[in-house]
Amino acid sequence: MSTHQRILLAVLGLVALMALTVTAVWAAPPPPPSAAVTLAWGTFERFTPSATAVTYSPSLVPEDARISVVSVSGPHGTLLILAPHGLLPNREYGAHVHARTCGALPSDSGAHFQNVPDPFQPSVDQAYANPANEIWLDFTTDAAGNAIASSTVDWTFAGRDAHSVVIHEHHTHTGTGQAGTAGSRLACLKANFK
Ligand SMILES: [Cu+2]
Repeated sequence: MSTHQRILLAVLGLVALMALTVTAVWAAPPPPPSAAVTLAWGTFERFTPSATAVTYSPSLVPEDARISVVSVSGPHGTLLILAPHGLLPNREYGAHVHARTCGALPSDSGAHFQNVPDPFQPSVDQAYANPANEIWLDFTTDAAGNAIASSTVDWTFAGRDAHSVVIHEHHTHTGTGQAGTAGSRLACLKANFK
């Protein structure tokens, strides 16, 4: 079985597990909480309006590398899994959910999605720019350029704007005045999180 197949199996297994959990909670009376699943995937390419996965830096996120993301929200929060495939080997990347969708420019994806919005933007305050208030999906690729990253938070998107996953130049900083930053935006995957 290839690494990609194993990652897909792992993702499907986790989705099934979450679905069972959600179903179990649904069976309990009342009130029925809402649940939502988002799936998005794409093969990186240069920007076109119809591109699902855009690379702005093909030397670091090659064209024809692939990426998948799944998000499952239930009454207790949200689980996300990100599975990039075919990036540079043995390399650290940062990744976050951003508010806006991918565009021609790396900046088009806007700010990080924040459960509790920082009144001061761009947000570099650790009180807001942290992995409990944002979705951080940093990863380190293996020798084949593959990785799997996950994030769990105790809240849901609940119809708010969260429309992309952005791949960054390096892992995410946590220090004062630079929290949440991770260097250049290398690539972007469109995903309308529910
Ligand atoms: Cu980001």
